[in-house]
This record gives sequence, structure tokens and C-alpha cells, in this order.
Amino acid sequence: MVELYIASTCPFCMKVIRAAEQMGLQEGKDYVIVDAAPGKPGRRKVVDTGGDSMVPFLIDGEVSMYESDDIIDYLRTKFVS
Ligand SMILES: N[C@@H](CCC(=O)N[C@@H](CS)C(=O)NCC(=O)O)C(=O)O
Repeated sequence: MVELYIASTCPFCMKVIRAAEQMGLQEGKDYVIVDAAPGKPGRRKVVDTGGDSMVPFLIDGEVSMYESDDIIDYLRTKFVS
């Protein structure tokens, strides 16, 4: 399942979540949200996987990416198009 690493204070993260909801995607079915606020275990996973301490971050199997617009495009291609 797609993992979305976010921080609740991050507007780029909220943009991704809003877009996912607008696509009709369901948390727990299509994607899981992982708290990646600074100091949380999710942030460690972000850094270990992608090399940067930045959110939003998507992991889907071997695929990973940081940019919110790229993440939205990825979700649209995977689930909608
Ligand atoms: N260009 C990125 C910007 C992401 C960004 O600036 N994220 C901020 C939080 S809103 C961040 O991760 N800052 C470092 C941190 O929170 O430690 C995108 O659109 O996804």
C-alpha cells in the first residue's frame, strides 16, 4: 500500500492529502498516513529511504519521492488514469 509520510503542520502535506481525498482515495484502503513530524519514527524512515529530512514523502514498494506535485501526479496515474 502507498505510504504517505507527512507532518500535520506542513501545508505541502495537506495539499497532497486534500488531492488524494478529491481523487476519492481512501485512507487505510489506498494509502496509509505515517506521522513524520521531526523526532517521530516516520521521519527516520524518510531520511533513511530518501536521504533528505523533508515531507511530504511517498513510498510505494521500490518507488519513493518527495515533491508534493510529483506525489499527486503519481497518485493520479496509479489510481485514477
Ligand atoms: N517542494 C516541496 C516542499 C516541501 C517542504 O518545504 N516541506 C517542508 C515542510 S512544509 C519540510 O519538510 N521542511 C523540513 C522539515 O520539516 O524538517 C514540496 O512541494 O513537496
